[in-house]
Amino acid sequence: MSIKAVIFDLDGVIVSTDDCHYRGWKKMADEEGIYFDRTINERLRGVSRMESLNIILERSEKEYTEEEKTALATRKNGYYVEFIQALTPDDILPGVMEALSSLKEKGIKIAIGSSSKNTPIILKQIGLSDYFDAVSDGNNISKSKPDPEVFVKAAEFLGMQNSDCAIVEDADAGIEAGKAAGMTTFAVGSAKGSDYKLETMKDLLKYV
Ligand code: B16
Ligand code: MG
Repeated sequence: MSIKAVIFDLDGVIVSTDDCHYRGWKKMADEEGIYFDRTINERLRGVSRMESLNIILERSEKEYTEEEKTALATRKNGYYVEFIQALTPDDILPGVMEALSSLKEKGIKIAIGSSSKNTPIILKQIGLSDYFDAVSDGNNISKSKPDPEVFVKAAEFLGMQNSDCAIVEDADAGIEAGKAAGMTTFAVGSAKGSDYKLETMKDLLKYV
């Protein structure tokens, strides 16, 4: 394998923000009287904010206008942003810093490829704002995963060919996006369909 760059998903790969997303959506859903649980939350992994809302609204009896939907998503994001203020470098997932610094030592470029518009806040909270060679996130894309745009942009920012890049993902939608971009795909957690599965982040070093 000749991988020259690794693009990391953020939520669920570098840091676990799942619970903050869950609590934000849950608070909004409870206020609206919409049923929402952790099983439904699993379907929101890697999916954009508005698409996540549409999944939650499958359980709503009320029809919301586009304007009302935007207000609901904004309200949830307010709660979420409040919750992620509590993140610190201690919330970086196990093995991540070791893997990232080894890749740097080997001269492999590292980037973020996240659907989240809150990527800059999260990276700041965990002390990694200036650590990556490139950051591609929800703020520079028009199509969310499983569309490959976020990863293609990351490769572009790095000045790399897609085929030189690998991605690390925790979501099925992210693996699909990486494949569509023509990149090598590594899965953590329960993400399906990848080229390789990583038991721990350090396993990445066996391949790259
Ligand atoms: P935001 P990732 C994704 O991040 C999350 O997994 C997903 O649950 C969330 O809806 C999406 O970001 C958008 O996040 O509301 O902060 O813009 O896994 O692609 O890093
Ligand atoms: Mg993720």
